[in-house]
Amino acid sequence: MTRQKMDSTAVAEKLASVAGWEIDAGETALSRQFVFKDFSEAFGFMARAALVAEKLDHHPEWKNVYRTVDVRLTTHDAGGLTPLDFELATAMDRIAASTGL
Ligand code: H2B
Repeated sequence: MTRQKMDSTAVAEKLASVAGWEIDAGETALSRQFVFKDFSEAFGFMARAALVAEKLDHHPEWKNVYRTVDVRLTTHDAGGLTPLDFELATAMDRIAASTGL
C-alpha cells in the first residue's frame, strides 16, 4: 500500500506539507539540501536519520560534504514517489530541527 506510486495530484498535495523539499520534473524524487553548523552536526543528523530509515525499511540516497547533506528520496521498488518518501522527509525535517537547524 505505502509502496504504491503516487499520482501527480497526490504528490502536489503532499509536497505542500514538506516545506523546503523539491521534486524533479518527472516527479520521481524528492530532494532537499541540509546545511548544518559543522560536520559533527551533519553526521549526527545522518546517524539519527539512518535509524529511522532502517525502521521504515526505506533508505535515502544522500551525499555529505563537510557540513552539507544532500538528500534524494525515491522509492526504487515503485519507480517513483510513494507515501514512504514523504514520511522519511518529514522525519528528517524533525531530526534536523532538533539538531538546531
Ligand atoms: N528504499 C528505497 N528508497 N526504495 C525502495 O524501494 C526500498 C528501500 N526498498 N529500501 C526496500 C529497501 C526493499 O528492497 C526491501 C526488500 O524491503
